[in-house]
Amino acid sequence: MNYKKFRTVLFLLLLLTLTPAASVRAQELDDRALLLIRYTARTELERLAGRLDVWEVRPGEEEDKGRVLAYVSAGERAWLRSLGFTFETLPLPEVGVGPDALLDYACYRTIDQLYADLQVIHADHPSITALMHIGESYEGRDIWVLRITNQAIAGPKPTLFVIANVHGREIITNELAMVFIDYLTDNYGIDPDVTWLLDHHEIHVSASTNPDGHVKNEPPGAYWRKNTNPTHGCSTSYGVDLNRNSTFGWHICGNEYCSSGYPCAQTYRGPSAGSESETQAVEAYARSIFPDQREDALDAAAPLTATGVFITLHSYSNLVLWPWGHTDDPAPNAAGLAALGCKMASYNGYTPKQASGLYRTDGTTDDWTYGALGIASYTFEIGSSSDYFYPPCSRYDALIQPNIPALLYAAKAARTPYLTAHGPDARAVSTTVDGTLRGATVRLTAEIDDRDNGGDRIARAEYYVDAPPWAGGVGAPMTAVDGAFDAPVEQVEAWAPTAGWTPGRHLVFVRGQDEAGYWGPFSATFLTVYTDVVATGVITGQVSGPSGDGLAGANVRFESVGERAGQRFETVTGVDGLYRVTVLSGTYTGTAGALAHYPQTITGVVATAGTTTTQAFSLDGWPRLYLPCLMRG
Ligand code: 0X9
Ligand code: ZN
Repeated sequence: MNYKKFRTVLFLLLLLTLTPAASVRAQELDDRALLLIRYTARTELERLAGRLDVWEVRPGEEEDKGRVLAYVSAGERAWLRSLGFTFETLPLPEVGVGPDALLDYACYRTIDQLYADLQVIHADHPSITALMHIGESYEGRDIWVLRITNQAIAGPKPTLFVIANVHGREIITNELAMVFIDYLTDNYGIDPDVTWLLDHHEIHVSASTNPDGHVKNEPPGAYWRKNTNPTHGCSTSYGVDLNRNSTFGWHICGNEYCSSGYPCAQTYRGPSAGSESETQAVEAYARSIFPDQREDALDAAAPLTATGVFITLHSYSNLVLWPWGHTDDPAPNAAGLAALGCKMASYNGYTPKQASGLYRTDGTTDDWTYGALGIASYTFEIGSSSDYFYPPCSRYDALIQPNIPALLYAAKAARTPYLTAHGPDARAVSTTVDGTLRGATVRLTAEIDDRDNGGDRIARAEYYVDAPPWAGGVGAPMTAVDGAFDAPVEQVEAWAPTAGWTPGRHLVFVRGQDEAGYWGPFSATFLTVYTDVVATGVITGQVSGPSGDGLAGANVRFESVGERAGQRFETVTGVDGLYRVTVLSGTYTGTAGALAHYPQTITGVVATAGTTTTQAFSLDGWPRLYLPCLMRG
């Protein structure tokens, strides 16, 4: 056990001796019980979700009929009976309070540990991270955002804002936020996509947005969802549901639906819009990092070129949800919202849908970021049915890892999410060699895939070196390996000349466009060019014509084969038909071509470090007087 784990266990043991067991805690919460409640109409589902602590909706075979899993107080059970709802009681999922199970939660950080880890991450990566203090919780705990971007490159930059733990008990979300932060900070300068993302984009992560609520679940067992503000008229299950307190469309559904006016209800919306300090902190910070790109009228669309992505991490149900939550009407930007939502769901494997399709809610954070600012906004619900709120550590990686590529995609699409998500992915961008001698021409390959972006045919692909288009770069075309752009998935290639590149490592960016005109996001690879390579050899010789005379201005090309394939070294003969080219040691296929001559290809030309290889070409005359196309590729 490392020190960190040891500390965690010690801390949890201490807590355990100081706090009552989970079952005792549960009783404090108004004698709660876990119920499976039948609903037989959509309005009944809406009623239940507006008032109760709904954990899960289990739709039945028939439309608008099914069951709701909810954690319900004695008073709420009376309310259910008075309305004629039928239900059965289920046992609460087992929560680790014994010594064995306790170990099983060692992967979960307390808020104190999480904040300490954020400080360490910031100290370890000062040039790409900043800790932003965005406000305080009801109990006065700090709320932090870690901003991750290469500070040496000035903004404004496209922005992804991820918040976790709006609901106290959804503790896997904090861990996802931390694993995402670790992934970004650990891979900067190592992974090409993370590197350009942090150079050219900003990623902001609030790993706990309801720290007081989190502390109530340390150790797991209390099922505390809301914040801990007891001043609104409830003494037992007090607090405000921070996912019902936002200032866009707060209480818009009226008294019975979407949120509750009862201060003890788990969906209590608070006495007024944005009444809670946690809500205020998130809204003020979001306003400071995103431009306002949408009029407030419900039917006003943000422009298709709107920038920014917002994701709030919740648990559970394996869902990717987008606005609106308060109405079944589609949001004005529904096409773009759905495109990005479905695309992210293709990475994490979740079910994508408009949020109201689960049940309607008002005052949620994502209805606010979309409604108030026009940002492409999402809720991820992490975990499947049997995971509940405290998944054991054996589920940690399985729950977290599929979300990393989904979040990375969100970061890539953040410049223009409503457009980019319609465009194809660029995958498997690579040069066959990581490094080459300056002057070589290098084969670049990628796969352009539109299957999760509308399934349109690919129309073109291009690559940029070091400077993407927004940094003034100019794209170079790539071609379809099979000769034609005519399918939703295309393998593409290009030969990138490195003459004139500065020595060192370069980023090569690739993107594709579908036939509808949508460009997808970039993916990148590293390519290093060297000028001081010792393992070089020289290939020299003469290119002669049918009469034996040297051919001036003939093109000579050596292309590497075998392990280090994908590099070309090219030169042109002088007046006497002689050429001389410096290449990396290795085996080559040589080709010479000249105007009005047939090209000649010679395989198995071996260049050895420090030596000179002689290779002659003798070309037959070409009767027709037009340029052979050989040297164009
Ligand atoms: O009810 C919520 O706040 C979210 N579910 S959770 O179990 N994490 O509490 C869902 C909010 C998503 N929005 C809508 N369903 N409208
Ligand atoms: Zn939640």
